[in-house]
Amino acid sequence: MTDTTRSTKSHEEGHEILLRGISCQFVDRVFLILVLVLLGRGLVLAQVEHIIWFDKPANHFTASTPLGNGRLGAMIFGDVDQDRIVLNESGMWSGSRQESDRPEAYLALPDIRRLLLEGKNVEAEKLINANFTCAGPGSARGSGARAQYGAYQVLGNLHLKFLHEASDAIVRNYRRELDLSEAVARVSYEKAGVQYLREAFISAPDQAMVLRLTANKKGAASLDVGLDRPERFTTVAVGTNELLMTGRLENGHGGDNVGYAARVKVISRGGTIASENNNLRVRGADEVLLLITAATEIHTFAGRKVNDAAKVAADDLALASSKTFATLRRNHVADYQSYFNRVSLRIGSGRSPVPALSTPQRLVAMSEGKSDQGLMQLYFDFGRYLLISSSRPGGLPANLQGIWAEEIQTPWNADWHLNVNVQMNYWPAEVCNLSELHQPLFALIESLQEPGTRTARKYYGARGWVAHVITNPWGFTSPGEAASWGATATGAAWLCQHLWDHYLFTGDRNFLRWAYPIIKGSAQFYRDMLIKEPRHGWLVTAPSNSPENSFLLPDGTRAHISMGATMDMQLLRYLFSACIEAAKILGSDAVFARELGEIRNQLAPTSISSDGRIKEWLDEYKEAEPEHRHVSHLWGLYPGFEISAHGTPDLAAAARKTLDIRGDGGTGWSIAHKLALRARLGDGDRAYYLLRAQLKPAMVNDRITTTGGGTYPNFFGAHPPFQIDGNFGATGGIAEMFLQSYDGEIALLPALPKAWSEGEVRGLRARGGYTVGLRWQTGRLVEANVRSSNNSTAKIRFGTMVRSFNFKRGETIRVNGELHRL
Ligand code: FUC
Repeated sequence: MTDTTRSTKSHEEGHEILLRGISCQFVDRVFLILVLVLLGRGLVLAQVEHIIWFDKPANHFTASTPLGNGRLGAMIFGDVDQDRIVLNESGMWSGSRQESDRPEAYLALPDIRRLLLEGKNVEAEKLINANFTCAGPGSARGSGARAQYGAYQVLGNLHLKFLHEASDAIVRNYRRELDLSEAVARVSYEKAGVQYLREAFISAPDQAMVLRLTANKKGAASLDVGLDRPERFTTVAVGTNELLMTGRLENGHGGDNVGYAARVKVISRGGTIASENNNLRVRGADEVLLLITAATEIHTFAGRKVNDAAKVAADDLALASSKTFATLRRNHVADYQSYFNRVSLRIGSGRSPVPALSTPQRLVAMSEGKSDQGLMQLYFDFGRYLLISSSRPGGLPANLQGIWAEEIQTPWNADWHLNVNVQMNYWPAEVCNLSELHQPLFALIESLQEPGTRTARKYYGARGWVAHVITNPWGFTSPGEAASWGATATGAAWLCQHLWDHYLFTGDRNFLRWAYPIIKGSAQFYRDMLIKEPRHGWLVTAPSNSPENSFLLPDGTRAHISMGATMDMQLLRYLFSACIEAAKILGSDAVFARELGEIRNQLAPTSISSDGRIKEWLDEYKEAEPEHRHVSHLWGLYPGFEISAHGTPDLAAAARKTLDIRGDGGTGWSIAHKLALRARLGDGDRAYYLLRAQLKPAMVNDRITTTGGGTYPNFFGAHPPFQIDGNFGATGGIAEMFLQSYDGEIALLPALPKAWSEGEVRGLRARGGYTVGLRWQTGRLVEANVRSSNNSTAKIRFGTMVRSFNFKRGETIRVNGELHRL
């Protein structure tokens, strides 16, 4: 399937970078000692450009350091005396399956459509609110923790109370860091002359969190260990060195559902361990190892089928404790690097011009005008790190917060929103060579067919399957609880784009064979759902929203519901084309494909308004909120590609004007989308400007500093609040600045900003099964390597130059800036 091009950075190079970095006078002593120790042990991977660091403990969730293996997550706060580590497990979902379809909703559909055809949008909206939303409370307006919809919740808090000798002594040389090259977090400090080090990672191969505490003085490690969560838990000590926390989350109708367990085992070298009041007390140890495992009994479309969470967590713990720290660490680093090292990016020198500054200080310095290309490179790498840490095959897809949450009631239930958010989480997956990490999304899509078939029938009397705007592990596919946002019916179509796109990148026919019935079922639904609008005779969706946006009717009233919003039409053109193409490749369904082709040709086209913008709705309405955060009508520019700078210059110009008027503001994910859109328009400088906007500090000295977008001290994206789609969307968008592939072409450096005049990227993927490496200087391409996994012909573009190349399977073609072979 995916080709894995490893980063070829040699050990020597690593040493050199490291030493150059640490020769700087500002680097603090503890870090220097730590690095030298690691060098001595041959554990050299701590390249300075991959480190996010802090000079103080986190006093807020969005300043803490995230770790994860896709299923288990942790946030390290790193307090010297009273540390709290937030623990997460991706199956911690309250709620349960609910009957949220209105059984007779379809009876209202003819009237809703009649009103829309008569131009009575407000009346149609009223009818939807009365008869065509979900049954019951739905997501409880984003507060579903106690409802059947449920919410993704914190697993627990691991409390570590450290007893230092000379507790009043001043703390020196404090440093907390996350090393993206190894996915290891560290906290180091010095107290009363003793140097302490905490090192933590979460291993996918060993399914455990590992935390080691060391000091450079014998017997100096003493601490109390506790485990709790805000509600619904019992913690007991098991023997002298284990804690077990168990409980059940509520099902939303007066009972229990998902059972969970978390276990902590403490192993010490020297000293004593005892349990007291369901806490563990470690005294006078030379070194302490904490192993943490957890499991959830969530019986849904993905995740381990666990019937006894406590037992599974115990088995994992037994296995992890049979291995040494060195083995656990080696397994973890090898697994993580098999993903992370596929891509490498260097912009400029790749290092910080201000190495003395912590990462949050660098964010502030950049917002004050300092240029810091290294910080942007780090942010891109952090996006890849987050995907590797929150989405692994066999698990649940990354939610609105990935897997990281400290609450019982997370914002918007930390669910999967289908009108941009969950899709954006996966924008980096293919292009950043993390194709397998896309799988959890595919499992979610597959699972929505069954409930979505019922929803399709009950609301639209249609065949096939549909999902609207929100979903959860319980198969929610009904419309949302309000027409203004919940009536969008193209969530399923947008999800299916990911199936087809995976095929475009990988060429994996077995995958396509698996995905085809899902794509076909979705196409079947929309084929049945479309109606003919009388003015042009086009086929349109009805009812429809342009996600969450509203418009003004000629009499000035505000409305949300229309027919044939532009995004719907672009999505359906894409979906039908994908389905037709897939049927052809698989040699099946010729009649259905022909029919679908005829329908596709009648879909309302993307068109330009009288003032030169892409029309957002079928009619040219006045916008109620001209700077609305969603830019759904540009879906066809990115992530779709029916609009492109070279293929459809008029539409591209209209898209540019749309963006100019929409403005550069918005929430984190909105800015990320605009960044990717500008990249598709070939406007690197504007994309760069938006990346800077994305990196504006969302919080300085504990004060929230933005109302829209930005980046928290720990590099998490701000909606606000924290929402991970901004990180993922921007990472995907940055990749589009270096490489684009559609319209049968691979475009090299299509949106390189002036500020990134020199750099190198390796391992990005292009549609058609290509892996691409690029090096540029003074803003010009110097060399490109393109490797094909098939016998193929590719058109390669650089600026206005386009050349065709014939590849043999596995062949790498090297070209220079004139696209001549090297
Ligand atoms: C969509 C967006 C909101 C928010 C929510 C989780 O509905 O319009 O801004 O991101 O998802």
